[in-house]
Amino acid sequence: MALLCRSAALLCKSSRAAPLAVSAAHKYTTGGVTYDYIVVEKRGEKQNVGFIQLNRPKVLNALCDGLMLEVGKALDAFEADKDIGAVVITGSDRAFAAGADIKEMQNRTFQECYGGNFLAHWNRVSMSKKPVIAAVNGFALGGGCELAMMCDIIYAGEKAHFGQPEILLGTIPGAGGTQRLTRAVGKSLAMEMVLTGDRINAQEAKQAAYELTLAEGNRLEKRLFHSTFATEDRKEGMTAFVEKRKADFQDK
Ligand code: CO8
Repeated sequence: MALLCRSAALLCKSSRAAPLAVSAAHKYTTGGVTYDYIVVEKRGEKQNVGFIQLNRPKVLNALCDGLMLEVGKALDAFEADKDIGAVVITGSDRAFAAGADIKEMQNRTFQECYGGNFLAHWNRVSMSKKPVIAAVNGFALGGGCELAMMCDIIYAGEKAHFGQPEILLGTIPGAGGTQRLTRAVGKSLAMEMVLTGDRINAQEAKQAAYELTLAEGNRLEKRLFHSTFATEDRKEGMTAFVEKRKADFQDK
């Protein structure tokens, strides 16, 4: 597994260094399936990495329904292929994906979305039985950020920007943004991002990911609590309470 992930990571690097020259008008046929919105290939020395490149450059890889259906189809094929050990999903240098396709959503009604369970199939990526790596550069916004977070590992390039700007469109994240972002960067930063639409860069995302989880925080708190028993002020505070007098703290 580690080796597969390493070779997938190398692929991410090489695809950043030399992005594929892909044309929006071109159709890609792999394993008998033709794709309009993505490029699908087997890559790596051993051809054991499934490679999916989002390919709607004119609209910054906006995630239309057809594109997400194709990603699902490609994942189905890679899952069924015993030679494939891991899958990489990437975009271009300018955009991983600038979100769900706003033009496609603009005129949808409540009845259509609610009754038809709009975009329910987006979850497919998070259900993959093989590890999926997002190689992100440029914009990863809204559904693009959510798509990256559905992957098991995110490799972010220096130009990567993550954000959940749905609030600026009068809506909210709908593909796990409020839930996965909270786990990825912590509640405080996630709330700030979701409530303001502000973006963070790769460095800030990495930094936030290093922040403590609740369990780690609780463990650290307990050890700090124990450490107060090494101070004179802790002894004085408790003694003063027992003796019904005001504590005389000395900052020691
Ligand atoms: N949808 C459709 N088209 C888009 C999108 C998008 N999300 N983003 C960019 N485009 C198009 C633009 O309309 C433009 O097209 P055209 O040339 O025809 O006008 C082209 O891409 C280039 O974009 P810009 O000219 O705007 O490029 P800039 O470099 O000036 O700006 C930005 C880049 C900042 C990324 C800007 O395009 C932007 O703000 N885009 C929208 C980002 C956004 O709001 N994303 C969230 C969308 S909502 C969402 O993702 C909800 C997900 C819910 C999933 C639910 C599953 C159940």
